[in-house]
Amino acid sequence: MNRFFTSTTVGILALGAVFASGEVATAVSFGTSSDGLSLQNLLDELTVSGPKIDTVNDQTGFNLFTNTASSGSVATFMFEIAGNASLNKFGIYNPSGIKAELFAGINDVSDGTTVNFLGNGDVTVSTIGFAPGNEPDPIIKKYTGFGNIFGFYLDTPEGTFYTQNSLNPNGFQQAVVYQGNNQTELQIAGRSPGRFTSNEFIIAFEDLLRGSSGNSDSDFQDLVVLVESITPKKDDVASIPEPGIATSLLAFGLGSFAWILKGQRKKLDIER
Ligand SMILES: [Ca+2]
Ligand SMILES: [Ca+2]
Ligand SMILES: [Ca+2]
Repeated sequence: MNRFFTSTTVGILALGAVFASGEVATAVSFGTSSDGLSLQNLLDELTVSGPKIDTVNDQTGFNLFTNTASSGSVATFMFEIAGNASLNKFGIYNPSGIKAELFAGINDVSDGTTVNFLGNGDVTVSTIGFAPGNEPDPIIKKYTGFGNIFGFYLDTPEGTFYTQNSLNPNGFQQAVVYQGNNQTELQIAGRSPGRFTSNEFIIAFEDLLRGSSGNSDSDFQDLVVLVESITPKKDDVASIPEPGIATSLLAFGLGSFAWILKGQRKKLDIER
């Protein structure tokens, strides 16, 4: 009995690991913006030429990233349309949960941050404010042992939300991510226009917890940043079994899960 229970548990844990790594999933559904401005409208306004970004169909599901060969990246603040704009903070976090802040509440459109990923694992972050909007003094910070695997977070008065859904309350998706298509030309207010290239990503956060009725408008334009010189990294690959093993464990997990479901079906409440 014990042995069976243990293997079943392992199977289900493996199943959980596989599901947690596959957050590409389905596109998020936008709500009606309480600001009357959809993310689609806002990105369209910044599009100078080329195909428009499709905020529904172009969602990527990427949630963890690493640096490219330059080992430095630049984040440019696109816009923030939220009641908590002056309180929300945006940054990168590593798999250990260490956060490196890129933009504070005082930062806004056009402000820029350069992140350097050093060979010893340290990271430096330098943020400069530019017009329009606020132009706060430059801030330079160093984060020891941060490493070069990271996701993006938004600190809000409701708590911290992450690009990895599994870290959010109830696993709700709080960010959408778009990858450059090498065609669309964008111009952020106060900045030169340029091509949205494939090593560039738009990270667009919803700052109110979704899923609890009436709390969030799910407009995902509450804080939006464009980050360049990064590349998607699969979720914590080290903790996921080899593909072959994963498949058999998944099959075994599913089998065991189905067996348990037989007895538990009435109690199960699968929440989305
Ligand atoms: Ca908003
Ligand atoms: Ca500014
Ligand atoms: Ca919102």
